[in-house]
Amino acid sequence: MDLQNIRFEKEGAVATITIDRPKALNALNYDTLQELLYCFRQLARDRETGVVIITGGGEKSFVAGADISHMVNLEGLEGTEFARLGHEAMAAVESAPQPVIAAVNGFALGGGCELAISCDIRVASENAKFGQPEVNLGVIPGFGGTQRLPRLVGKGLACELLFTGDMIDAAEALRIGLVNKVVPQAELMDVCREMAKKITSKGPVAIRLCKETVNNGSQMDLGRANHYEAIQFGQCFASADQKEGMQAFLEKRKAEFTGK
Ligand code: DAK
Repeated sequence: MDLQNIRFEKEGAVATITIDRPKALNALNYDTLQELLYCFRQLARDRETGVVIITGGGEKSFVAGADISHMVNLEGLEGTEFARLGHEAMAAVESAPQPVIAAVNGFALGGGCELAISCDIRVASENAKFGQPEVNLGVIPGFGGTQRLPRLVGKGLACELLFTGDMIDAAEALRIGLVNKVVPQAELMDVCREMAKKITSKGPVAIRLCKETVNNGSQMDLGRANHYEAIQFGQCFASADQKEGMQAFLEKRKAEFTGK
């Protein structure tokens, strides 16, 4: 696929996806969502990439939402189709075999906030702003915001954001647990790359199983989830990474993982 709205770059085991429509503050139109989905379909089969970073093009915005100029004239079923595509793209991010870090470099509104919360980890720059302003437009969030946001920050805080449409700054997002950390804008990508590098230095099999276990387990009750964790833990012992990791510890050397 010829990518027009997204930059997809790889450096070693780290892939960076930049939503790159800065003139529209990186708003997600139909084509951009298709391209995002395409990238994550490639990544689902990509064993070389250990971590993905998603960020926004330009200085001002991560993603300012679904593209209002695209949505304004949608009729009933087209709206459903658009929401389905958005859901599919967010689910592809969430279920990617690699950990995904959102480098939130500005506005993360509506579909942009939903994209950030589909990622595993969020690092925000000091100028970042978050919100679900859909009610200002007469709609509700359409890419999973009513579901993922309460699970992340709790129902009360999520409802306040969803019902008021208010924007919050990065410091408030940190306080309510919407982001993992806040850093100066100039340091954002370096901090995310350092975090990505640290993750890629660990056992790749363990990282993949860990993400899968957190995501699938969060849909289960605690008893089933712990049972599932035990099965996933057992899977690690079928890997060369487990043998190498434990052997290296006993031999007091650094593990050399192969991801097998
Ligand atoms: N869509 C399209 N264009 C956008 C945009 C967006 N979400 N956000 C900004 N832009 C465009 C502006 O129109 C402007 O374009 P030009 O006029 O230059 O051509 C350019 O980006 C720069 O924006 P501003 O001039 O407004 O910049 P400011 O710094 O003054 O303000 C702002 C920045 C982020 C506060 C403001 O642009 C703003 O409020 N933007 C809208 C934010 C927003 O409401 N986001 C949520 C979008 S709704 C569903 C499916 C999906 C969804 C819901 C339902 N179903 C089908 C059920 C999802 C909905 C959303 O995400």
